[in-house]
Amino acid sequence: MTLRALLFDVDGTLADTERDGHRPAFNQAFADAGLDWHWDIALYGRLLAVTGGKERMKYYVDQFRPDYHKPDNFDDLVADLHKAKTRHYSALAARGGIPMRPGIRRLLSEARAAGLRLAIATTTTPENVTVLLEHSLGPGTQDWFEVIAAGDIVPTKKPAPDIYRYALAQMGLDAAECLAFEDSENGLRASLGAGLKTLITVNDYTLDHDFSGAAVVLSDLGEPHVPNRRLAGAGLDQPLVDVAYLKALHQS
Ligand code: XBP
Ligand code: MG
Repeated sequence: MTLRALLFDVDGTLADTERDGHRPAFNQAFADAGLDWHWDIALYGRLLAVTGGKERMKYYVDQFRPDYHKPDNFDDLVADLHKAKTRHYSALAARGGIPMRPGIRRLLSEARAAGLRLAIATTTTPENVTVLLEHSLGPGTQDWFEVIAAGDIVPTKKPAPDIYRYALAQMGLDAAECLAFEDSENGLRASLGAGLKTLITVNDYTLDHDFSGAAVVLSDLGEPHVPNRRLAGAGLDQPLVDVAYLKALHQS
């Protein structure tokens, strides 16, 4: 089977968005609303067990704030907090404050030149993706992606496979013709559930996740003078991920 397309997660995979992007944006939204909620770096790592910002806030209240009395309009409050959080996150991303991870720009450019089709499959809000791409990858780069499947476009978020199935259906491709790129266990469960061979690049929050089933687990994609490290999986030892590497991984 020929490799035709690459499907990318965003948060943690294209960029390290969580610790210094989404987390402070949530905290600013909580402070704006006069709530005494504050998510430090360690707590946020535990909250990442749940994907989706609105879902994460509800999980926090249920699991960590037994003292908090939910108002009748709690769902509306969460929706409003999430809108404020998205504004704060977008403002940060629009300042170029969230750089792409090593090798991302290089690999995306090489893949385009080689005729591979590109898509995004993420649980985050669509606006977060477009602002991040525009300001960290470059103007017009959202057009590099044939499909940007994001947020509430499917009712059930990762680890459910729905967002990947949606992207594949939009592209008219079979999972066997594609590779997925993920950074987390929830993301991997989603991509594997959709039948996609998956390459993992870890980050500080996901180092200890269970990546069984991944084709390969790497520190990052690598750059010519900054080699990556292979942590588990396929024995394709090469200091950086390029299109030839991906084709070999897809065949393996
Ligand atoms: C990403 C997420 C998102 C972001 C917040 O997971 O879990 O929830 O943290 O995004 P993945 P929103 O990388 O597996 O797609 O606040 O916009 O929901
Ligand atoms: Mg992710």
